[in-house]
Amino acid sequence: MTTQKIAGLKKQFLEEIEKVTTVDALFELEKKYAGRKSEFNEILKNLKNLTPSERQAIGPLANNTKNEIAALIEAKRQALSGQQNLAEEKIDVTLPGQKQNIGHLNPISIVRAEIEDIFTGMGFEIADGPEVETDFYNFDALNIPADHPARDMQDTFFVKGENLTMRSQTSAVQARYMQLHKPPFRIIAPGKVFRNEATDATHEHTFYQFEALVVGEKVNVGNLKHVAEVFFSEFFQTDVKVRLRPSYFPFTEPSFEFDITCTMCGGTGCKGCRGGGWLELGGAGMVNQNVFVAAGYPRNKYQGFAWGFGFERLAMMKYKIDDVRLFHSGDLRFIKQF
Ligand code: FA5
Repeated sequence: MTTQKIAGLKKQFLEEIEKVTTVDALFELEKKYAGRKSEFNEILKNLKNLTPSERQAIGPLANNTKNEIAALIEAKRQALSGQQNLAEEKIDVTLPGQKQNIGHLNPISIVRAEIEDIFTGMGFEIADGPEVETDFYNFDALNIPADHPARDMQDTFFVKGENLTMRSQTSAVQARYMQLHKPPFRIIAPGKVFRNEATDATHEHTFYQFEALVVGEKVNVGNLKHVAEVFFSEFFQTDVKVRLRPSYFPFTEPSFEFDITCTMCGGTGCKGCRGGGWLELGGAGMVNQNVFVAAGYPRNKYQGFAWGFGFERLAMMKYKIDDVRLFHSGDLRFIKQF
């Protein structure tokens, strides 16, 4: 009688475990067939009430069946948890991707790359120098001796206690390069410069300049004007004319202020150039012989032209930006427009 009951329970168990598909359902099944209150447990508990011969016949069967059921449940549990892991690890390749915020070039960097492209295309080399510069390269080597009033032409940040400055102009790269190289050469030196000035829509305390320096035995003002016109026409993709006006820089003689025809109206006069047709861009001139001498060249052997422009002014004209402070504002809404 009990033998049949055990066989019946086992058969029933085998049918039910087939249908189990979740860990929860398996847990219920385990309770039903192997739990403390299960019918099977009742049979095991009642073994002690049987006669010794009955116990001998039923005992091993009951125990074996109990072990079999436990083993089958365990195997099923393993199988189910494997499936569950697979389900959790499944990758749905059709889900929309997560948008990554990628960086963006500042217009200053875009302009710098364009400038470098155009000039290397014309056979120029790119030179570099430190942003924290010695008084010697920022002033003395540029024909600005100590106590000379020209030291105040640009409001320089001085580094306390040392003969160091935050360079106020990329012209500081000139002597550095010339000490290491003999003419003829043509270089540009783009980089960051610093000035202790009150900021407004056209003035920053930290901005970018690029210096051009071309030295040889027969370099003249005509070369300066021509190279500048070729560069600006290429940069603005329109025909640009250059105008030189007399000016003063200690490191050039003669010195010029440098204007280009307004890129918005082509020189006829508009709001952008306040009706004048010209835009002021930077300083330029023929390298002062004292600068050559400070760099170790003999006096009057070479001639050269140099200029220094602000990147920001170029970028503002090219992209019609009306405030120089936007470049370093860190405002992503600004950056993302370019
Ligand atoms: C100079 O810095 C000279 N070193 C230029 C030079 C080089 C002359 C070689 C001769 C030979 P200046 O101080 O004028 O010159 O500055 C040159 C240009 O830098 C300006 O025309 C302007 O475009 C830019 N600039 C000057 N100050 C600022 C500022 N605070 N913010 C943004 N751009 C500026």
